[in-house]
Amino acid sequence: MAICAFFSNFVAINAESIKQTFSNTQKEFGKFMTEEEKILGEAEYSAQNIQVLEGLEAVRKRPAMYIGDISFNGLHHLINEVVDNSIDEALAGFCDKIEVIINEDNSVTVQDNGRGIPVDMHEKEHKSALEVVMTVLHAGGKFDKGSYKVSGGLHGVGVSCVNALSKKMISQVYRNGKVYQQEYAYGKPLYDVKEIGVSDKTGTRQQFWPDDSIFTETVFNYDRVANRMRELAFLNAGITIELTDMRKDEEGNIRHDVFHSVEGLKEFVRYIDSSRVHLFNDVIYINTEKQGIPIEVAVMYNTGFSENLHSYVNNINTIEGGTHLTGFRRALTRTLKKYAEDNKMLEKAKVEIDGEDFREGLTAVISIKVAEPQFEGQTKTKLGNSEVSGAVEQAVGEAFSIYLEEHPKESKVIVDKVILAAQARVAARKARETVQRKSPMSGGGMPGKLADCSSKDPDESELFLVEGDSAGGSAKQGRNRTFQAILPLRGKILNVEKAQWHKAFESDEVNNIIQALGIRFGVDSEDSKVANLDKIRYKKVIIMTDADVDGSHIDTLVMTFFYRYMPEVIERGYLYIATPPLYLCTKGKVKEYCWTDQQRQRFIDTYGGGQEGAIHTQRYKGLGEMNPEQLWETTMNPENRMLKQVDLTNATEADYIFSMLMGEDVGPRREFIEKNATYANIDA
Ligand code: 0RA
Repeated sequence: MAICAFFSNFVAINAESIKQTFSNTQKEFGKFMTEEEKILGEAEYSAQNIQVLEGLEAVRKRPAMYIGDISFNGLHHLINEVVDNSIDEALAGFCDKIEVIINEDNSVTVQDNGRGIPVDMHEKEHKSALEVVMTVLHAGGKFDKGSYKVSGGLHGVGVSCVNALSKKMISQVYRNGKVYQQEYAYGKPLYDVKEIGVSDKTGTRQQFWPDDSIFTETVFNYDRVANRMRELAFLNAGITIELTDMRKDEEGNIRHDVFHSVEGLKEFVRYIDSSRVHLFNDVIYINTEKQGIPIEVAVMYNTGFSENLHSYVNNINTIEGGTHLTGFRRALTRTLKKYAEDNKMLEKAKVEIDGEDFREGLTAVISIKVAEPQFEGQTKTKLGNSEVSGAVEQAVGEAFSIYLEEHPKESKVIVDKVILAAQARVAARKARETVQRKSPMSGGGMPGKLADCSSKDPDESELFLVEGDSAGGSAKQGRNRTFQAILPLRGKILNVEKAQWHKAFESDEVNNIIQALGIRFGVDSEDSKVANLDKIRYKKVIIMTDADVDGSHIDTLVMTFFYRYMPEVIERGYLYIATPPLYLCTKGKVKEYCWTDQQRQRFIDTYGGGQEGAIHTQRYKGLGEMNPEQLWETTMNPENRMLKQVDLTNATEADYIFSMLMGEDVGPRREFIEKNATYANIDA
């Protein structure tokens, strides 16, 4: 069994949202794409487009407005929403344990040991407070507990949204020595809150069954939930989050994890960076408060070449950055520069040092709590509060200069690394300029291997990155020339996880991709590593490789390249992976392409059983085994094909996984492979 068997699942981890697209027949793939458009269409509705509807009907009418979408991500958002309420109770200081159970019937239970949602009569509404919380939109916010509520982005829509989108929900409150309960169907109470028993415990227990008439995907993914629970445990030291999956796997086992962090971000940064080689073992750690803003920061330096900043505001991953990151960067540059200058360490460097040089090989997690966060940006994950940058800059600046003064050995190692980074940056610029000068591509020309499409409209244009020249040839013949361009890749592209930037820019394959896409680096930004997408020529970039372990490896190399060099391509949802079929099943005149073993089995069951049926199936191992028409029909034609969209739902986990898979350390990689191998059966 080859070592790379895990890669297809790896895609699934970073692109979970598309896992559900494995529908049953080819026809359904087509249907899914329309479904997808429908989902996107809904998500684009802005608040102004929506009339304010009464109560939870609004949520059921336009679910995507409240939870982002109605497929994989939206489904998992339900769990986050319920857990966030318990986290709020923990942040208020009244709860330290949260249990999450994915039940056998695919309902979810969330139980905490907080004070319990109040059940007494709400004066205005003449209803129990519990009923108000569960049935009135945004009622959650009415109880101001004086803490930093987890809200913003898509978060904080309230548990009533979960209720509205569940065919059934049961709330139980342990409080005043009693147990209270109320049940709901589609958000509507089935009876008044009632006492159902006695208990000396306190807390809240919520169980919900997502409404399968609303969600296109209703099966929860353990890893997806686990990643978020792990993240929450790191971000909120001291809380224990227990996760259990009661659905048995093939061996009849259930899964269970307990997430608990004593040292918070200090442990988080060690976890993210566990596969990297460090310049020194220390975590530079800050846990303080400035201008009323709690600030926690953990920093590690490694021998790698990328900058990995992970930032959170009120437990929300601010993927687009914002004022807290600005403050952090400024403090880092200022203090390191001053330290190096004061100690006359830069003189021998012979290059100008730039801000970005201070961040090469840096992994940092920043978590702050803001009472009234303003979230901006395309995905509402960019912090806008202007008062924050100064506070973070001051906190980080003070702590960093103390660290540097007290650790001269480590400080020298950091400064030496900074100088190397500056020299590499200059070399990278030269390499880029040389490439542009010597190649026939300068002046807007395109790489010779690119078969471009005729459209010049990026919105409709697609670039296929195809494994190998021969499959590239088939794709060139099979494609729709109007909007589909083909760029063949020769073999495995450079593993950028292990290469300096200038090495990447010296690689032909890398340059071809950058050139074909029309991406420019260091334009409109002080940072030469920031990709500028203004002139991007295709808004779909589709990686198309063989359905085998090597193909998956190439997928991963290309994804790593995009993730490290132009994450915005992924953030904007432009990166996809094509999925060629695994089998062509034929019986007489009936022909069916199959993408999974289950589909193939179904074909065999339908058209002739047992051993004999398996004799009528042809296993495709390579794109090259299909002729151009077949390739078009199954893998490229937007009507039939199934694309997996690569997304960055959890950028921190992606960083951890990319560095583990592509880095130096063999142990964790092997473990991951063994856990996630998917090609084991078909390539054996
Ligand atoms: C407001 C007031 C109080 C508790 C809560 C909210 C609460 C809400 C949730 C949601 C999930 N778990 C929760 N635990 C507590 C109690 C106020 C008091 O007892 O004085």
